[in-house]
Amino acid sequence: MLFRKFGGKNMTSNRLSETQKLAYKENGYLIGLPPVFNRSEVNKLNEGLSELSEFLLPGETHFHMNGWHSSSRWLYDICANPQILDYVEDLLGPDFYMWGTHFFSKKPGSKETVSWHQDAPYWPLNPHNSVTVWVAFTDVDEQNGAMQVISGTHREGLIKHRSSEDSTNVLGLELENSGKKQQSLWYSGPVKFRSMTMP
Ligand SMILES: O=C(O)CCC(=O)C(=O)O
Repeated sequence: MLFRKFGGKNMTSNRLSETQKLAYKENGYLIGLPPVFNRSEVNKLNEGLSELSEFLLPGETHFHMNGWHSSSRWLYDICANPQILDYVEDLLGPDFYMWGTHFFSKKPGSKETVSWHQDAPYWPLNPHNSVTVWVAFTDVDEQNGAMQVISGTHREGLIKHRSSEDSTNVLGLELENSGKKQQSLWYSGPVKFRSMTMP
């Protein structure tokens, strides 16, 4: 679906500053934005997720909720949140297409891991001019599954991936050489934006 935004008299929205846009360009990700959802909206997000989970088949997990925005109005509306769209517009320009959604749910004590990866090898897009919006449904920190990024790697283009033999990895691929790179950790703020070629 194509999003085209219409202004409204009473709509207030934060926009990205030039400094934030430059930081995104330089680092490949953006964090530290004001919350998009307040506490009671976050509670509603979790209620909605719980209702949507009832459509999972036996044996399936939240990870199988892939692309469900095309059949769930609730999920579609999260993606079409005006504040999120404004941030994406500030990074991509006014015409963009939202084509994918995916849930990564980290249950307490779970052994599941998400390997170092770029999104680009998974996505049928060319050119790789895309933004991932990562929305946390709970507070996140180092202990409960915050995301990590390797700053600046989006400027290296597509990095070589190999099949992952790690049975705890929920993804099929992993970066061939992530170990040597400097890692940085995300653990603040519920919504983050990331370039498609950023691990
Ligand atoms: O939330 C996560 O741990 C993984 C998310 C992810 O892999 C992604 O946004 O590409």
